[in-house]
Amino acid sequence: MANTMKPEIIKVPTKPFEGQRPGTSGLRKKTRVFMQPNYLENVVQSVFNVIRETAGDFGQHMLVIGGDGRYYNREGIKIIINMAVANGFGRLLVARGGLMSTPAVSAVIRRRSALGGLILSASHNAGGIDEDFGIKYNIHNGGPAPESVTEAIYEQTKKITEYITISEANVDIDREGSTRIGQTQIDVINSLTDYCELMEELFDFESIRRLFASGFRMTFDAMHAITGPYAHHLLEERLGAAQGTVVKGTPLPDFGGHHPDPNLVYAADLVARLADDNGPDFGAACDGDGDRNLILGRRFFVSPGDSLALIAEHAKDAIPAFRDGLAGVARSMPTSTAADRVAQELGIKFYETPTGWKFFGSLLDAGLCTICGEESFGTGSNHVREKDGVWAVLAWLSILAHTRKSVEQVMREHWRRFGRSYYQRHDFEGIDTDAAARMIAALREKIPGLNGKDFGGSKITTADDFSYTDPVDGSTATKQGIRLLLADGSRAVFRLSGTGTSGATLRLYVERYLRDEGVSDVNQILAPLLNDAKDLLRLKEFTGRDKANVVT
Ligand code: VG1
Ligand code: CO
Repeated sequence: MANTMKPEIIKVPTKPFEGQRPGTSGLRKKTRVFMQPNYLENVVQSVFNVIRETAGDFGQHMLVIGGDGRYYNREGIKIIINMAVANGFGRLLVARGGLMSTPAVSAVIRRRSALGGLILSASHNAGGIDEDFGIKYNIHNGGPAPESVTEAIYEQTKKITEYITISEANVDIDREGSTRIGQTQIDVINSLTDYCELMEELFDFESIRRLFASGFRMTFDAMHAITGPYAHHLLEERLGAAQGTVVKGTPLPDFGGHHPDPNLVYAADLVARLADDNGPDFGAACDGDGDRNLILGRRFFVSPGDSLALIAEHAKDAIPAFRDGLAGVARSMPTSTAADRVAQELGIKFYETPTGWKFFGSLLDAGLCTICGEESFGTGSNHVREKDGVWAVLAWLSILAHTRKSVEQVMREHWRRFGRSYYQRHDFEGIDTDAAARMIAALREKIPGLNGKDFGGSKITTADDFSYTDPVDGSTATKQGIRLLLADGSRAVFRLSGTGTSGATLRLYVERYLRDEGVSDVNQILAPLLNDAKDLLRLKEFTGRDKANVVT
């Protein structure tokens, strides 16, 4: 429906809300906080004010709009459409139904050369009116805005006095097609097309099809979140996996009442299926917005750090997109060092960045690395600028198709070749915010005296608060987690989460490297490190806690 009449721009006076600083990945708050009048609007206008400074006239530009379908998604999408029209964008690409995975938004921004995109998601956090909501801005390269941009947005939110919008744009977001309102063309686009085409360019679908045709069985748990439609289409319709391969494949606003967080605790159902004698050969799950992945074999859990290392090891042989080899591998600091050893063996570059995918963007753009990963079930490559859950599943399927070995076999062969990083992350959720801050401050004070001290059966050789200087743009990020490096190669890392919405979450990461072909018991190997880490932190004293809520 064409409506080229200039829409009436409505100026709405507003006042700043406190605490709109984006965290590790965008701004996340309780849904009810976001539902307050002007709350989301203030953020969106602040984003527009910041990007207009460099982009100039929005009339030349395209904005991608999508979300993970959680409670308040549709309302949020409509608010953004109205404001984007008022702010004069030339074109909006709106995901049909407002539903698009984070990596798919990244793919659309890149393929269509958009100025950027707004993603409504709180990712792996629970959804619903009493749970979490979030928003994040991705830039022209398809990746999360770097800290220079998120900080500028935060500064805007502190001084905003007005936003502009139009009265409800008459757009049916459930139907693909084009509408024009004033100077803005609004295209409601298929949420799968660009992303699925990209996957077909990267992977050898025929090889994966042959794997499924040979009787190979998998279960993909979409956790009632965004990847359901992508997995149904790619796995069952395109790659020939049996109907029923995808479970919990319908996105729900509350994710069925569960945390859409693919780990051993929140994906316990899937873990149980893989433990069954008659279970599938391969299991995978993705999170709320589709950027995380969990990989399971029969009675076998692949730790995310190992998954990154294994994909790096096999990429050149098993995945057509990497036929010419990898430029480099990058991982976040708390992620296990398994990938470092593969990079060394392959003679390629290796990078260690702070937590959060935004730090990989400049390395990928500069062609310094090809594959990236985080311990938090995040794996991805230079095909987009986000971690990508479905991509990781296709990468694993490619490796299994190429080697015709089981998940456990390929992982054990990897450990025989490279040794194994025994690794765990312990999360202590819902800690009192002040107590957590005091605990970390107390630990920080101890750093200078820790060198040479006994710890976890070895000695501390380095204790520091991780800081990182981006080798491409020279920007620096400080206080990115306290780390202890030990003489035997073990590590302990302490940091507070930047994605939670109530109280504080302490993340304690422990790692020990052994050349034992991976046969030891992970709990036993890590116990001395874990105990000393808790003691050093005075965890019990500050928080009253000793046991983690989630161990991954
Ligand atoms: C967590 C993870 C981090 C990840 C981030 C976003 O951050 O540790 O590795 O990048 O979530 O993931 P934090 O600050 O809570 O430790 V997602 O899938 O929620 O966008
Ligand atoms: Co996510």
